[in-house]
Amino acid sequence: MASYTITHEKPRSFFSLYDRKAELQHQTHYCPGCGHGIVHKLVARTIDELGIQDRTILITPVGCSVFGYYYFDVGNVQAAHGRAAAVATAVKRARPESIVLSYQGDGDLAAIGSAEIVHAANRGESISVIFINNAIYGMTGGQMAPTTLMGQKTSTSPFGRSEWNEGYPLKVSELLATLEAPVYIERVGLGNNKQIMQAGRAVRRAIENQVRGLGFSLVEVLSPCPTIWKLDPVDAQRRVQDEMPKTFPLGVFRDRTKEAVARPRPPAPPPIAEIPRVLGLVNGEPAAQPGRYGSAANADSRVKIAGFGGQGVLMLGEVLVEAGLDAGLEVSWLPSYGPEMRSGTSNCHVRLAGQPVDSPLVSRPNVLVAMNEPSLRKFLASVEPGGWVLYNSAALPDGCERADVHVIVENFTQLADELGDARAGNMVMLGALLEATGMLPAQCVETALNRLVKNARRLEIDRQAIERGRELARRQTCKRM
Ligand SMILES: Cc1ncc(C[n+]2csc(CCOP(=O)(O)OP(=O)(O)O)c2C)c(N)n1
Ligand code: SF4
Repeated sequence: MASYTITHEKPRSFFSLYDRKAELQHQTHYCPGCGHGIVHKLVARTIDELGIQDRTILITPVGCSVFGYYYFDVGNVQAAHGRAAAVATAVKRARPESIVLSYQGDGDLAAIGSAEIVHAANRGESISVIFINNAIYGMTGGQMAPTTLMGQKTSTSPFGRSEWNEGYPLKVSELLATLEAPVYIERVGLGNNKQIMQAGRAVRRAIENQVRGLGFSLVEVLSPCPTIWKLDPVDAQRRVQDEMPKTFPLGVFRDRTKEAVARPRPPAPPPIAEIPRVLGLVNGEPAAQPGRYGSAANADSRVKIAGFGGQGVLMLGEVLVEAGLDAGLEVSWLPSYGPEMRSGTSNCHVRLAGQPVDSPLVSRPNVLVAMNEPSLRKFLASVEPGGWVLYNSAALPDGCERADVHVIVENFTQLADELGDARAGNMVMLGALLEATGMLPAQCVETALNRLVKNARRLEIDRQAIERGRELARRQTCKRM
């Protein structure tokens, strides 16, 4: 009679020690009877068997899934709630040789992350998704998930899920199987040992597909959450076995593993130095070098431009950053505007710096371009002492006094109107700003303007407007507030 030995050992792709509070190292974060632990084991065993520990990157989003990072001794990226499939896409594209596993709960994948998973599947990303469907939000204490069963009571469906109030349970596997691109989609359960064995095979196939270079694979695992279901572990497992499959039938919903061809590797990205050209940010003109003017290396212009939509707030910012790029500066441009189609507020944060820009947000500007009174009132206090304020009106409004900043007050819109187009008020302000601060070389501004303004007549007016602003700033002795 043949004799053999069965060895029960922890998969190598688990950490040997769960590095948490000393007195709790003998147990995991998961509740007794939770399905996450079982699926972790199935995934870890597959990683061992396929010999891919060194190139596996686990994406753990928010939910009880996140604890995966305590246990798997593989690469890990922790994603914001719902964003795992998008993060997995980026990781896989950046490192095509890696094996990327997106491990997500149903709140994460089917609610907040429903768009991400649909589009990742539709693009056929070469990732393996392990989707834990426990029909509830576990980590946050039992709110309804899209997968909550009909009639199931949760803290946000206290009368039981009804088709009229909460709609029907979302069948993710069936939904994704309507798409062309996915290679493999299967739903399995953890309701008994036989089901767990099948779950293990499905997990292995999903990961193996990626090792073979095939596209999108997903395994949906019906999983118990005894704590939140308020059932003991045995009854919770029975519910997975007997009740959940009535709504979520087990089985294979897509299998193109045999006919699928290996997905081509993404093309290598261009060298960083080439990116401005690829993006069309420079049209072959040689970029000016830092130091060609003033103190480019120490430049740190933090500009807040604010007004109404239609006043050219964002365009003014664009000219500044385009010219800044030509001047060899680090730049950022961050628009922020209201939801209105017309005449809402419109702000633009611009940074022009000699050093890499840490944040595109300008909360302490050293230049404020206020195109209307509400903007001046809102942002004046935030301007740094010694900074510049350009205000578009004949006079400062009451209550806007600051003795520690430079100010140019002028009806810029009217000056532009005299030139033939009131819309060029933003360019008159730009001219005044450039002349007053010396922030950018004139040549770079001219080049940027040529690039941005395609209409010849408009370009001519903008040029005149900038010159008008420069004259004004040269003549005006900058008053102090
Ligand atoms: C953007 C965002 N919204 C909400 C939350 C709160 N939150 C944390 S876990 C969670 C639910 C997770 O449920 P599920 O994905 O089903 O995972 P489970 O805990 O059941 O495994 C929510 C809503 C959050 N952390 N971030
Ligand atoms: S709350 Fe539910 S999903 Fe979270 S660890 Fe406990 S049993 Fe598992």
